[in-house]
Amino acid sequence: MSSDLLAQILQSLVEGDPDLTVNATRQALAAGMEPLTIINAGLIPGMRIVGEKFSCGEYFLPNLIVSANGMKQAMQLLDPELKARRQTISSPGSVVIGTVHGDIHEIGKSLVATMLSAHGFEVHDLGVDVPAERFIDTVMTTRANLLGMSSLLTTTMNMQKKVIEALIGAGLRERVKVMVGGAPVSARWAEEIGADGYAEDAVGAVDLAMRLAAARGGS
Ligand code: B1M
Repeated sequence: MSSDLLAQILQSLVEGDPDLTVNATRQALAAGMEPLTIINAGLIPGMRIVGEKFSCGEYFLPNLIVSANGMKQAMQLLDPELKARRQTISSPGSVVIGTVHGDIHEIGKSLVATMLSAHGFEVHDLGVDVPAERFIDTVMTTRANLLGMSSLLTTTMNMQKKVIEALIGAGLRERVKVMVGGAPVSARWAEEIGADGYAEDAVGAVDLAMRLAAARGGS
């Protein structure tokens, strides 16, 4: 019974059926399954398969968005249960993420945030149009070891550079790895502004964050 529900959760993510993901998660909780088991044996392996299918070209962006949405909704059910049990997911790292000042494009940044969260990162999503000071303050208060910035406009890309400069000014650059992304951003741009890495898409962002967090020695 329990393994059937876990299989259903995994399969519903792979097949992009968020309602089924949520229903099966609800049933698994009602059946007394531990939230961490649901996450580690159902949701995370399901999202991993979706990520692999996306990477090899079998799945496209809409698949990723639908599955990530299912994962996000299931996590909304599980979060209070985890808190009630004082359980935490062993986290590869803590990330502050947002779309830079002047830019209100949200979808890609939110997808990256959801995928990071699906892979166990503690994510502090600041939303869109985020001023440099807010990135810096949140890195300071959360003691995050990763900072992610999204920019979709050629006119706002330069804000990524300004945030890195502010990070240096605040004496935080040594302890925080910086990753950047967004349609006009490239690996070359990341190098030019002194970021630690660039990812083309949400799956690449998870890989990059894992590598950067490992280099930083976790959260
Ligand atoms: Co705007 N827009 N838009 N827009 N918009 C673009 C970006 C544009 C390319 C369209 C075009 O002209 N062809 C163009 C930018 C041109 C340029 O600068 N080179 C543009 C423009 C000009 C504008 C306005 C200026 C239009 C105007 O008002 N005249 C205006 C700007 C407003 C502002 O921000 N101040 C504007 C407004 C809007 C809407 C509000 C209408 C809407 C956003 C709604 C929302 O987000 N809630 C919108 C949309 C939807 C788009 C397009 C059509 C789609 C963007 C999107 O969501 N893509 C876009 C055209 C396009 O990109 N084809 C366009 C899907 C999303 C999943 O992909 O965001 O690229 P993306 O994210 C990917 C990767 O980039 C990467 O992973 C994600 C997932 O795979 N990634 C990261 C993203 N962030 C990352 C961070 C990382 C790592 C990877 O690490 C931290």
